[in-house]
Amino acid sequence: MSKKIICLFDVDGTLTDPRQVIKSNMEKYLLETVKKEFDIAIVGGSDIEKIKEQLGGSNLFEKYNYVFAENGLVAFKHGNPLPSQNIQTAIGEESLKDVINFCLRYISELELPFKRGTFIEFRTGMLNISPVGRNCTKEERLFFYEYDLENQIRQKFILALKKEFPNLALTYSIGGQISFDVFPTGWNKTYCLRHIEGYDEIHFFGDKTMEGGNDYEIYESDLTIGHCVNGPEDTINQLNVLIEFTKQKPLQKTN
Ligand code: M1P
Repeated sequence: MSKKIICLFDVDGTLTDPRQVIKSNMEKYLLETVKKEFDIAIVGGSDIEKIKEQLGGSNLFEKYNYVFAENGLVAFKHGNPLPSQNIQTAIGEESLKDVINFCLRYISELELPFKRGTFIEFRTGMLNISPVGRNCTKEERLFFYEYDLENQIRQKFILALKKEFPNLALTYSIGGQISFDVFPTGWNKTYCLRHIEGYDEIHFFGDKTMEGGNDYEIYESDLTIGHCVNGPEDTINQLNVLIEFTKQKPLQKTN
């Protein structure tokens, strides 16, 4: 009997360009080719509204068997919400306030070529911190990304947070271009795996699989078979290989 497989995809850099809408060839390929062979699911670091913008609005839930936003802290199976937890209960209001105040002070003293708005996005299971501000345009986003590569703005910010709060069990994770996520340790993308049941294999596809990236833990997890991709086209190539491989008949033993 053939194995029951589910393919679980990161969003930015795996199914789409960072924070962009999925291209029609990718969506067609997923829905018409991959879905014939395997179940499909997504796990993003972003909140559910951003994932809907990128992957197809309200009928998102018809396309994917599972949809996991915020690493799975916000989770849906066939469109039905699954149990969730929030960051304020996990770390406590006082500690959370201290972290937010520290970030606001740090950002206010940070010298950057420009700043925009929405520096802290408060989500269900995480804070998303953007030194430049989430309201920047696509061009400004790309500029900041290059500037950050040269100047390590986010890395230095994370080091300052770790130094200030050595006793808080928080993880700092860079998943995109202009921000980083802060969440209780353990609430990385492996969180979503507790919701997936009934498969022989879970194949995870992600681009930020190096240590410190937000796909690292789930890519390395014993519960998944990890595929490291370098963009949407590579995701398609690696899926083609997986489809071919699963179609091959098991080798016959010869005497
Ligand atoms: O999905 C990866 C990341 O996407 C966004 O990052 P950025 O805006 O910095 O490119 C955010 O939604 C972030 O939370 C998420 O991890």
